[in-house]
Amino acid sequence: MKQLLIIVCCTLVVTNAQFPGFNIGPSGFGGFSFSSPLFNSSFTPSNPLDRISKLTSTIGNAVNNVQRNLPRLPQLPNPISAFSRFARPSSSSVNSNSNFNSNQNSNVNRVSSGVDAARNAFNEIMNRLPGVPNFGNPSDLFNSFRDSMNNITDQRAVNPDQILNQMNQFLPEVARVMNNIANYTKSAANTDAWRNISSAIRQQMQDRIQSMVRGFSNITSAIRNVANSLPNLVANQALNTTLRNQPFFFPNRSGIVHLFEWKFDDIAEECEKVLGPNRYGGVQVSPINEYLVSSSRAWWERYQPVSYEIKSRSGTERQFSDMVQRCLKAGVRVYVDVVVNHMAAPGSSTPLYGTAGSTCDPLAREFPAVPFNASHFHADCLIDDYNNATNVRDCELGSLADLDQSNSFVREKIVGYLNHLIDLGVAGFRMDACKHMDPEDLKIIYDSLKPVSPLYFYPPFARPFIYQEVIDLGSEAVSAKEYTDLGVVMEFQWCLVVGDIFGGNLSAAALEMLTKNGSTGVLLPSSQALVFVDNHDNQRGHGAGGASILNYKQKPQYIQAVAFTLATDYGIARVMSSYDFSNSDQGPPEDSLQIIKSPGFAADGSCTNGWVCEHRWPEIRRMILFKNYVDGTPLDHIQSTNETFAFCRGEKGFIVFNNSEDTITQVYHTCLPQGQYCDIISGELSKGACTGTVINVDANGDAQITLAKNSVVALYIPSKVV
Ligand code: AAO
Repeated sequence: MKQLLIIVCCTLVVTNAQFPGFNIGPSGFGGFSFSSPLFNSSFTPSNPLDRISKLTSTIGNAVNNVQRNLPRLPQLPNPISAFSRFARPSSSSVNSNSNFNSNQNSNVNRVSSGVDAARNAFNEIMNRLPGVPNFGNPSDLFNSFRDSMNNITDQRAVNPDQILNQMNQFLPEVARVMNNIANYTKSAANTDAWRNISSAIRQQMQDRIQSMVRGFSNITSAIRNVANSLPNLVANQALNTTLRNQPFFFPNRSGIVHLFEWKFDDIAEECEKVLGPNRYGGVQVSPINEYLVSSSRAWWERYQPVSYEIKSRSGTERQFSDMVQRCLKAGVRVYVDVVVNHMAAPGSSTPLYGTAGSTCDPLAREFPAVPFNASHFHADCLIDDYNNATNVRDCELGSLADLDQSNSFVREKIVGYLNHLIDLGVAGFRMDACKHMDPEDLKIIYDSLKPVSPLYFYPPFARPFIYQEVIDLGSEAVSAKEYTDLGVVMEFQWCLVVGDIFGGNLSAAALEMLTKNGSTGVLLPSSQALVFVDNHDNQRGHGAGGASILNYKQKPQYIQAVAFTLATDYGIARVMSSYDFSNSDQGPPEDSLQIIKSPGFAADGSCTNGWVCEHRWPEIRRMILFKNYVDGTPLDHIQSTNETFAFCRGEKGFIVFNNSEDTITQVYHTCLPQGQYCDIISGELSKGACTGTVINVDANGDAQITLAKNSVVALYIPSKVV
């Protein structure tokens, strides 16, 4: 955390002065003036960032003032040695290095030595200037800043307001010192003042001023370099997040894994050991707020909220917060499944208890731990007509007490909960049961949310990522399109089509519909769609989709479907990670005290203790790497028959599927340079050798490939053997 705080502090200082898309200087509020629409939101004069922006602007102006007013002196080629360590963070290594974690650690060291070096640089300047006026002691300044940052970190306080307050205290001091120095150099640079001093002293002063220039230039370039080394923050300045469709993956990462029912401590470890190193983009956690303790401990108890306290079978708020930080350090974003359409349903007894020990009486609509009472719910009626939007939105889904989101108190509670999660560093939300909420109410709720905080490496003022559950198979009163202006929507048709094709019930050629070009007019717009082969509902017959849906139990077909979902260019992909189940209500693996069991791991990396861990399957892990590698390339050279479907991703990758029960041998155009490639589905390149099938690509980019029944072959440049 320490490094995050300090890096971001530096970023805020420098962004104002240095980055493209930012201008120093007067704007409506006297602080930032940005060329990106990103920054227009939530910017009120009372915002602490506003105050900071004014100060950073002052500092930026002061630095420019110093530079402008100095006599024209040649810049020294070698920066002050201590400071140069700080001034040379390897920005490229953050993007390309597979070990984000070690980069973060080296960022900590760099920033920490950078603060020391900045202090030394200031001291050096101060000591060398002749007749130094009383600038204030920058050494104290840096020490106190670092101490306060340490305190924040030690107390595990991750409240951005607190951090911003610290910066508010620090930056005026920096501004004051900088301005004093600027004024001093201005007078020192005045030629009249130089007339009466001896050439020896003049030379001495020149040397000292030169040293100061060098110090400033090092400070500004160091800050700029640290900021440049931040993934995402700079690169995504131009994103239009008003559509709330940016998952904020770190560079060269993608795919959201739903670690269904996992405990927070286990998720944190999985981020560090598997999701981070395998370059997954993010993790979705099951609902984390207090919910009904059901007698059978069915998984679906999580969808019956009792309060918004963070305490669940997965752990406490402290554990959750710790998990978010650890995943972040591993380069993995966190998204929370949020249930705000309703509260718990009446049970056979009263009161009912929640996972944090709160009581509730759903029949009387009493949820005192929030507190909600009958005035906060819709009138009593059951959803029984999906062709009637009012019935779908204002009545109860399976007798779950239906909250009225047009009520301002209800919205306030929901917004409070979501903003709290934003404070903890989450990147966004899976919004449950959106079909059952009015888009206009959701808009008010979403518009009231805080921006995600730059303290967690988000672009300044960016909006949280929102993906909404609206099951739309095309035949009901409520349509998914009503929600695409608000955020991303889960495209449930994907599950059916991909399931039917790889289940062998539809021609392989139909896969074209699941590419960006082929989807036009059929599926939701690609930029507003989230896709997946199965989710926690339809993999067990809940929700919609029935027998069409594939899950981990049909392994060869399932691998094909997931590989396709990760190889195509449509939508944002999510990977399901399940526990083994034999009946559709069965909860996660638990011990005799009903505590969720942690997954165990076999020598080959697969999960034990009842966990399936599809995300660890080698085929799926490697397809994430494929997806990241081909990102941004066109999907072209589609070659399809009733049984097979192949395409290129630019000249970087090629994939082919056989959804039939026959072995098929055929020549395909792979678009790849000539050579031997390791198929990353059957094996991988290890120490220069392929552990799976080797495919020969000829000088024309063609290859003869034999596909076993229900199989997929994937090649890409990094799997080139020779
Ligand atoms: C549990 C018990 C219930 C009990 C209830 C209250 O299972 O027996 O009545 O408690 O005591 C989950 C479980 C539920 C569970 C609930 C609360 O799945 O079984 O109820 O927790 O503990 C609808 C919603 C959709 C929802 C889905 C399950 O629209 O939002 O049902 N999914 C989310 C979550 C889910 C959760 C909840 C919501 C509730 O992902 O885990 O429920 O928080 C049609 C509609 C769909 C509708 C389905 C099912 O689908 O289109 O919108 O989903 O019906 O009712 C064809 C059609 C297709 C149709 C389908 C089924 O395929 O093409 O459109 O048939 O008719």
